[in-house]
Amino acid sequence: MSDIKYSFGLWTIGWNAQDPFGAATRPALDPAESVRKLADLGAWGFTFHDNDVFPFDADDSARQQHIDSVKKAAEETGLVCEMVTTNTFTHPVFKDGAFTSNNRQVRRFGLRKVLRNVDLAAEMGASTFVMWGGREGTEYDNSKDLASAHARYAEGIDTVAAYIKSQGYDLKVALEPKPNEPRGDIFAPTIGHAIALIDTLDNGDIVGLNPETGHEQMAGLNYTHGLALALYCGKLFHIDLNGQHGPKFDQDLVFGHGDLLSAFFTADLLENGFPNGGPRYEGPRHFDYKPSRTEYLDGVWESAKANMATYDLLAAKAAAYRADSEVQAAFEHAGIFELGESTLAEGETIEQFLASDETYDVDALAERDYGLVKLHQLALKHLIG
Ligand code: GLT
Ligand code: MN
Ligand code: MN
Ligand code: MN
Repeated sequence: MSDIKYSFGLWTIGWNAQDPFGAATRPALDPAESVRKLADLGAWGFTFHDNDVFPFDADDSARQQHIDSVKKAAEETGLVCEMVTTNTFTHPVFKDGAFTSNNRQVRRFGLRKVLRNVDLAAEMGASTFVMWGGREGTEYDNSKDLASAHARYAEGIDTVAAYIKSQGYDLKVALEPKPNEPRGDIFAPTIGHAIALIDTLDNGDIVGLNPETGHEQMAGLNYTHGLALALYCGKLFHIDLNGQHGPKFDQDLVFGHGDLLSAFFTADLLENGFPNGGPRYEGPRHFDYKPSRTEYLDGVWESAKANMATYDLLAAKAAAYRADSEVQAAFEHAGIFELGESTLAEGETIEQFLASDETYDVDALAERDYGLVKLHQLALKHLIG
């Protein structure tokens, strides 16, 4: 296997395959054992929700025992706890949201739960704190004052970020967008919406994104484009890689097991960056997938391996694609490097630009052949050839 830093959520392999239509098809896994197993498989890191490790109603001593058992496994194996997140979606108290519930007591309870888990994230040495607001949303447009809901969401996120700063923790918050499921409509449904909300925060400098492949694709959006925007805005703090076949329920397939071409270009961006340089994603390649319900325990670990193996394959193919001189010539022909040049010349004022007698042969310009199909075929050749 490559030396790429792979990481897994404990809730991924730990999912016992209970879904809205059927009972669990697998036993629950002991989180500490999962840490050991992931280390055996060659993963670099792991992540978890508070309640992946200890029950919602655990008392302080039980809570600490569960945490210590995971910590011990991490210390023994060297697996890095790189991210921690909070479950504000399972318990019925959160049925109308945690930060955006109409009920203020619920919001105060939710905020307390999240802040306590920020302390845990710091204790575990995590560098990212993910917030997926799965219950922050509505089924009916008249069920909330939608402006107040966004204000309360922003308030909650800002309070978490302010707390991190006040404690001096070396932690960044990463919001995870999702368009729907479990709510009919979830707030901050896409990467773009989340960036706009972050822009309103007082402490937005330490708040960014944890975009998930399938979540953007559920909305019919292009994941790689979303990553590019987040990178451009300096907001790509973490990633959830998985697979999805277009707009339907959240499939959480193995990375590459959904839209393979899209996965190729995701790996290409993550591993090789933009053709003209610019910001790069330096964090772990984190998988948030679900081993299919048809699988038993062997299948759980096979699917974990499949994520890393697929990513390795795509990374190798993307490297060969970029190194191919024919591809570089096609980039040149397509104008990909030319797009890196600013449209106005350096120092050129709008007045100078408007006053210039530059003429454009629009018919000739319209006849330009960009060679994009040929370029894409070259990508396909590298992917499946
Ligand atoms: C939940 C969700 C995932 C999020 C997790 C983080 S929880 O499983 O479906 O996409 O990443 O809270
Ligand atoms: Mn998902
Ligand atoms: Mn999910
Ligand atoms: Mn996710």
